[in-house]
Amino acid sequence: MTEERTVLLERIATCVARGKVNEASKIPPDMAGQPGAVELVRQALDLGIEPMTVINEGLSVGMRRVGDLFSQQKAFIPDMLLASRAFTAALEVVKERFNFGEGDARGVFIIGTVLGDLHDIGKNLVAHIVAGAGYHVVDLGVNVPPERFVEEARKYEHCAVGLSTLLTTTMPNMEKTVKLLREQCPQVPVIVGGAPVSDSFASRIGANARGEDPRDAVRWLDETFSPA
Ligand code: B1M
Repeated sequence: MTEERTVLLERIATCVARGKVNEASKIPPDMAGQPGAVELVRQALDLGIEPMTVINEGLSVGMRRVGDLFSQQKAFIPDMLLASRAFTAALEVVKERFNFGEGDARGVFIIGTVLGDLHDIGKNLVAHIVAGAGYHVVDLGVNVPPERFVEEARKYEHCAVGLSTLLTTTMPNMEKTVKLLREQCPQVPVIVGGAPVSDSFASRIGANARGEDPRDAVRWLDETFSPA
């Protein structure tokens, strides 16, 4: 089982890294006719592998791999796009089983990727997992201007805001967003996250917390919304 599990997770990572969505995908040509990320994720879940393990040790590993190849100029933007297509399609399979759900009882969580940044896979994962934990999630999407977060936060008496960014170049926009939220809605707690965001950056820009991953965001929301 352990070896089968390792092999399967590695195959899932390879499918994502190479943009192999499903068996019918013709890309990449050397994998034609083979199962893709969708079928392999289904197999992994049937084998009893935990959904979060499939995400962290399969899908996300593939994504990191294509990112590393991009850094080395051995992969290009179309490769990253194909990989994100495979990741997103396979995540749908996980969602069917994991019951991410739609909460509305525990509090409102407004989330978005900051202005200038189009990366949404990590942000979507956080949104799904927070919703599955029972929060009402308002997803503002990508490339969200600071004013849009403020506009949405003003609609709710109690809410928290989550900001995501993957680019070092858009970290200043995260800072601007936190600053505007602090000025316009000082009572709204803010969590920031994404690969380039460190604890020290989060505290320097005045965010209440930094999330390493979606679980961190849930833990923080649980503390933030729990009655005193
Ligand atoms: Co882009 N890209 N990309 N990209 N891309 C990165 C981020 C990069 C690291 C690749 C590299 O150089 N190795 C690099 C950034 C370098 C930097 O700034 N330091 C990069 C670049 C440079 C770019 C462009 C500028 C390329 C160009 O045009 N020359 C361009 C920017 C476009 C723009 O946004 N304006 C660009 C474009 C793209 C695509 C559109 C092709 C595609 C995105 C598709 C999409 O998102 N729909 C893409 C992709 C896929 C990537 C990589 C390969 C994968 C990102 C990803 O989805 N990871 C990425 C390389 C890498 O990550 N190694 C890369 C999987 C995801 C699950 O992880 O998003 O980190 P992640 O989210 C994690 C945590 O960070 C955390 O939880 C998630 C789950 O664990 N988290 C939070 C995230 N948000 C959180 C919020 C929280 C809490 C936790 O609370 C609120």
